[in-house]
Amino acid sequence: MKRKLMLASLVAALSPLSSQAASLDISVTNLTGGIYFTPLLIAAHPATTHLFQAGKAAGAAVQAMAEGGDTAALKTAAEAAGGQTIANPAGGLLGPALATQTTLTTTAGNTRLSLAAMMLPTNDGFVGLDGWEIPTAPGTYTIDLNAYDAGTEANTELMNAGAGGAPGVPGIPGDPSGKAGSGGTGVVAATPNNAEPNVVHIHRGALGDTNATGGTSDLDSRSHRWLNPVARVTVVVK
Ligand SMILES: [Ca+2]
Ligand SMILES: [Ca+2]
Repeated sequence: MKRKLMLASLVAALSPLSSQAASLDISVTNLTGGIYFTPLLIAAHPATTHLFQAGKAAGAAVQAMAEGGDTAALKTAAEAAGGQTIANPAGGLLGPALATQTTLTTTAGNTRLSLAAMMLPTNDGFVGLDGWEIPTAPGTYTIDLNAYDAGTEANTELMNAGAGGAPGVPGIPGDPSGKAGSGGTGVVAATPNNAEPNVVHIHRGALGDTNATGGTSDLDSRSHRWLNPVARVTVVVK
């Protein structure tokens, strides 16, 4: 009997079920030089669900996150699907070259990790991780994240402080760096939003200009441009 039990536990140790719980230390680093992340939403969830998907149209929850930094609807949806969430681990904005840490003990079945947060200043740009499979083997894992465009708002690169954060209202709601200008004519027309695919896609980046009171963009190409990847996630599976 004892031998049977030992064999059973040995088999369990050698072939961990992918649905098992996991204890995770999660760190997120903003790799950009001049972009801020709004409060992050991190979710562990079943393989069948997503916060967002590249190539798919953004729903209202993704739009609210990408245009205004509001993750409430995404959080509600993830939890309704059985997921676990951590909202705002940094306690506010995550500035350039800064990192934040959190921990998460997943329950069985929540085998995927996702993350989303708006990038400021952008029209509808966000940093995202979609459904990364949480490894069952203990270790330290690193994932570099791209910036996505929700495809819901034209990338005018025009500031509309405060008001621009409402879904469907054109304009960038804020620039925490304080380096944005004004008086731009718009890199693209606000409507119709036909200069980009109206699905989630890799963001083209900020173009900006060097004219603080005119030009096409309110963004400053000397500080607001970025290249992918824009963030690094380190996950320690214990
Ligand atoms: Ca866009
Ligand atoms: Ca300008």
